[in-house]
Amino acid sequence: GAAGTRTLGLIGAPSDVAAGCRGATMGPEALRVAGLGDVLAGLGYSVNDRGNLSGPVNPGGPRGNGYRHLAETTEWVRLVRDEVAASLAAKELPILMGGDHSLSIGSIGAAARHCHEAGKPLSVLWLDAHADFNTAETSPSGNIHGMPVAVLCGDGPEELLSLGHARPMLDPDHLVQVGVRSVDMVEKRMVVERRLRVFDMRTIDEIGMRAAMEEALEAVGRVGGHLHVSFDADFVDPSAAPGVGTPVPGGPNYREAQLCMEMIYDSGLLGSLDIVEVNPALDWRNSTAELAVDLVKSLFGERILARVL
Ligand code: 5AB
Ligand code: MN
Ligand code: MN
Ligand code: MN
Repeated sequence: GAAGTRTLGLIGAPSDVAAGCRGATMGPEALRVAGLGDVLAGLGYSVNDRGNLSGPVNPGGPRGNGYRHLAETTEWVRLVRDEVAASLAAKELPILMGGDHSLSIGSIGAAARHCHEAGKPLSVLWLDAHADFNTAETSPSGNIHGMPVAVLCGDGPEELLSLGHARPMLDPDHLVQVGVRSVDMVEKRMVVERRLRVFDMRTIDEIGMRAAMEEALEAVGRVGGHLHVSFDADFVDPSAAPGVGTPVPGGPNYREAQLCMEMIYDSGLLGSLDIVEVNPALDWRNSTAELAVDLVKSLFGERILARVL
């Protein structure tokens, strides 16, 4: 489990170069202001805030060759990969504070190499309104934050694929997506063809969050080893998480999202985490960062009542 005196490494990656709109650059500071470090320390963890990475600014360029800002995104992903690798090497549980979701190519890339070297399998739980499975050919936008799952599964530009230790960086069978409710037309075909395991919102409506998460955690538990959770703030319904660039109605409500985090904690599998796509420029009084901190609190063991023995 993640309890005890485990050290958590906070890594800020203030980049929005792969997003469709500006503002996720302010995500790491919003999470700090909402008390992320203090809350984790209050749960008994030792917290090592590694500060913010410094990478290229957003040039506000157009889509070119299928991608917007591929060179800048590549540089940010490389920086994240190396800092997450350093955090893992120091035996910390790394928490990446984004920034946009392309940065997960770096955090998961680092976790993948780490697991490969330790001889243990890696699984990924992707909590998101979107499948993030686009390529240059299928993307309606060219925004690389809609492409990280495809890159991790081996489909994407050479610049990003070559940052990994292997191809693919992640076995698509070791990925489970939860909360999906917006998939682009051609992306949809790819998700079905590649047989990604998706608990979409219809499934969650039909069987409930509890059963969906039981099945999802059973699947990643079968893989065993290290679980990486990639939390895109737009996973949660926009009524509870308004500060995101690509809100989609019909998401999990506050309690459903909390249950999801509580169940992940109970699994004892968590090995690394992303908190991405918080956009304070679109938020209301930092409510989305505060929500994210509430959720992280549950993910690291907070309970409504202490367990009665
Ligand atoms: B996020 C869209 N599918 O590719 C695209 O927030 C949105 O990391 C991607 O999940 C959203 O541009 C990316 C329309
Ligand atoms: Mn995403
Ligand atoms: Mn999303
Ligand atoms: Mn988004």
